[in-house]
Amino acid sequence: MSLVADELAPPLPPGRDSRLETIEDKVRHGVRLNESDGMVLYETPDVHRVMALADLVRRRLHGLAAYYNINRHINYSNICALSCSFCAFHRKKDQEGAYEKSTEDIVRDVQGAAAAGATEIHMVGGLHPWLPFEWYLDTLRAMKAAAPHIHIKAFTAVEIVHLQRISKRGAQGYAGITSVLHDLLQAGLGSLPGGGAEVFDDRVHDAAFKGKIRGDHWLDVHRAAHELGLNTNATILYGHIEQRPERLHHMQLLRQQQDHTLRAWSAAQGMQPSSDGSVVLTGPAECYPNQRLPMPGQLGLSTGYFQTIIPLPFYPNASELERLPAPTGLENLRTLAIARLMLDNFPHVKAFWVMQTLPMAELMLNAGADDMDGTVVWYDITKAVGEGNHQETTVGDLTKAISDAGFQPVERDTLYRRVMRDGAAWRVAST
Ligand code: V47
Repeated sequence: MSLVADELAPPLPPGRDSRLETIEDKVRHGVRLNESDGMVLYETPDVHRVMALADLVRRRLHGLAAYYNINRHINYSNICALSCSFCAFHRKKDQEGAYEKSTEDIVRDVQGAAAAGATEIHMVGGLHPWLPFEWYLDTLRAMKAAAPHIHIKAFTAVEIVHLQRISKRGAQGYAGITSVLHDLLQAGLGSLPGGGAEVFDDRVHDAAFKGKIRGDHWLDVHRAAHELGLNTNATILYGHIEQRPERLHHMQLLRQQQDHTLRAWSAAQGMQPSSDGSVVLTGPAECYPNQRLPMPGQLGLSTGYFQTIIPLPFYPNASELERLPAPTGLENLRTLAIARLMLDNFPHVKAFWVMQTLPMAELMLNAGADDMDGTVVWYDITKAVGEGNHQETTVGDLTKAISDAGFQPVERDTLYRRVMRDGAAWRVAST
């Protein structure tokens, strides 16, 4: 497998931990890392070298580009049938702080976002006990009518399963999921966000989010979305009661599913098939037409795919697991770098600035991340200590952070196409 120009992959200084030599060799030659390699990356004291290796991969894929978008997060309701112990967002109906936005409220938010030039709405909420399925369809249609060009990325896999249960469509299981996704797509859904994945492990599931769907179910929802041509994202929520091997196993399951999704496409591109069926993305020259994977339906890619992995550090404050310490900055850097190295078939790694903080997200651009999410504006799910839900940053702050980190800011849409902008007016570049 050929690699791109060496200036994007400079030699790393010799490290103290000799186990990293073998791993570096694999990384340079586009050979997949296994879970034991992942444990070495977690255990080595040489975290700087782990970050440098992730940086090598990130530069090989994206050169100096670092992405951001102009978006608006909408959390339509925090009323939730579940009470996951890691979550401080959920409320019961009569509990203080419970809220529910109406379709009209949401449309107003969308209009405000469109006027500010947003290209994306990211909308998720709790598993609302009484809103009917029609409400979700009507709301999507109303959002689309208010701002036809805005991409709606909405509903985590857990919400999709909830919608399948309340839709009373008859179809169960995978067919039911596909049918609900199909209806949402018709109503204006553009992609699925990566939330609700937590950690794909039954022990962790039963201890921290028992009422939620298990990992296999989450993966099924994303597979169904991909088969309908929707792109999706994935997350890992780490730093609570899970162990590092469980994080690595989570990454391995995501990677395995992405292999299945990309296999036919990579064969159509003439990429050398690996004996184990893995598809490793090594650079724009080989498999990134126009520096990104093509859109579903183009260039031999018949399905949607996972675009981005977003490592989410656990926020203990105000949750039932408040006694636990939050992961340290170094653990956050290391986990993001390891996600870049293990998820070799995911095009993008996002340092979500709201949860990582902007200064850390800037640092992460040099440790595997190529994306920071966007202007956000309102975000309810986690809050930095002492802050409310107004968590906004400006394009100026995002582009400054990117430039200060030594990269070139690129405004993208939800599907990672470059955006050409004139004030609030925008269009997708035609490359
Ligand atoms: O699904 C909830 C997590 C997620 C806590 O797809 C918590 O582009 C940490 O998924 N500490 C929502 N995490 C956020 C999310 C996301 C964010 C940005 C971009 C994208 C994308 C997705 O936050 C939830 C849950 O996994 N979460 N509570 C907590 N206490």
